[in-house]
Amino acid sequence: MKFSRLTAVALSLAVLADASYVNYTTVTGYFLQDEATTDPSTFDFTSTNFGLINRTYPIDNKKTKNRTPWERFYHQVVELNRRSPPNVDYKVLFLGRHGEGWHNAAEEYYGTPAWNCYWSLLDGNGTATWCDADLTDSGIKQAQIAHNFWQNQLNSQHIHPPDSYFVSPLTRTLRTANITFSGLRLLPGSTPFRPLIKEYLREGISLHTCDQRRNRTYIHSLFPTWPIERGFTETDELWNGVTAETSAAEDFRSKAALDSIFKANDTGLFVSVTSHSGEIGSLLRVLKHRTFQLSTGAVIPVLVRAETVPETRPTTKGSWTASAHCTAPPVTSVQSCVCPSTAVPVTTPLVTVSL
Ligand SMILES: *[C@@H]1O[C@H](CO)[C@@H](O)[C@H](O)[C@H]1NC(C)=O
Ligand SMILES: *[C@@H]1O[C@H](CO)[C@@H](O)[C@H](O)[C@H]1NC(C)=O
Ligand SMILES: *[C@@H]1O[C@H](CO)[C@@H](O)[C@H](O)[C@H]1NC(C)=O
Ligand SMILES: *[C@@H]1O[C@H](CO)[C@@H](O)[C@H](O)[C@H]1NC(C)=O
Ligand SMILES: *[C@@H]1O[C@H](CO)[C@@H](O)[C@H](O)[C@H]1NC(C)=O
Ligand SMILES: CC(=O)N[C@H]1CO[C@H](CO)[C@@H](O)[C@@H]1O
Repeated sequence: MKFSRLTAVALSLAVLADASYVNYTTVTGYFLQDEATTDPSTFDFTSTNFGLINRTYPIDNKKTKNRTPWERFYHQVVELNRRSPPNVDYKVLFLGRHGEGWHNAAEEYYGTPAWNCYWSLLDGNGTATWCDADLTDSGIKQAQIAHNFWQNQLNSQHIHPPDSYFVSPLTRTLRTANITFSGLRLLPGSTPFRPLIKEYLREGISLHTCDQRRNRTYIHSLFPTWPIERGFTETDELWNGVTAETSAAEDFRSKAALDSIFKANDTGLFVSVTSHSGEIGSLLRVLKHRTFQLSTGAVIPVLVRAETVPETRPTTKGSWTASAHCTAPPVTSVQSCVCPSTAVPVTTPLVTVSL
């Protein structure tokens, strides 16, 4: 059963790849985050209108002079689409990272080397649980800041609210999206917040238990009114606690996620995606955006040009790899991790958690 379904998926992917290929590029000149002079480590999206550059556009005229920068920018994106050939689409993606989760707190507490070589493979430490981590109190506050900021932009800048919403299936992103977008006061006619839960927007899959997702039944019970994409499996069939996705493998499925968003007819011009640090990094690579590391709870807008070209592209999915880990708490981890005995590649997960 399983084999034939997977074969069918592989075949349809191959057919799509033969027919067309979507080439994504980031259109620069609109957002501060695209400028080489903007330092991601100190950038604050809440004090800069999401980073929108307050500039003029060729289509500006006397009538639009008094409109806000976001109103004029929206008009510009409409114009870009109106003037582009049928195989070219422009959308603005708002890529939001979840607020701080318990796994983020634990990485800080243990230090990154020890976290990566041992603690991340456990489901928690008795006080904190980080397997499919939930938000910490500061993570909840960060999501509330994003909520208040969206409301403020809607009220004072008349920003066009998202026409569609997508979210990763991990608990921390589901909760972040809920806090950020529930209860926003939108103009009549705006798309109500009902995000589509998509497997391929999840975090890069490593051996860390925080990359494992819960079952579909649980996710549905948490947010019963939110749609879950077709084909979403009951249990997590990707995480195994032994092998990790390489960047190439992650970029492959990030592109598949973008392709499905761009190929759908009803996603609109402004698209909200709530995801993770590593996965947003991968989406930005596929979009040919410069590297831009987001802090927990941060949001980055990207003006994307998607050109569908009738070409065959290699469909190498990229490999997954195993790596060496301690099987007991490390002795030290100041510079790097030192295991109490020789580190060996993990061949079975250190803990088995039934999510
Ligand atoms: C994608 O588009 C960019 C910008 O138009 C172009 O420079 C690049 O060669 C294209 N890449 C592919 C693979 O088509
Ligand atoms: C944008 O620039 C215009 C023209 O310089 C100015 O009048 C307006 O106040 C600016 N808006 C914001 C939000 O900074
Ligand atoms: C578990 O980790 C948390 C950080 O997430 C830390 O605050 C707590 O003290 C740790 N508990 C133990 C028993 O080490
Ligand atoms: C999108 O709309 C076009 C034209 O109306 C239609 O041919 C196509 O099947 C639609 N695609 C999806 C994914 O709904
Ligand atoms: C789904 O997950 C929930 C909570 O994590 C668990 O209690 C339940 O047994 C799981 N159901 C199945 C069918 O595995
Ligand atoms: C569907 C759902 O559970 N929505 C919740 C999202 O968060 C708000 C508070 O911000 C709750 O009131 C909703 O019930």
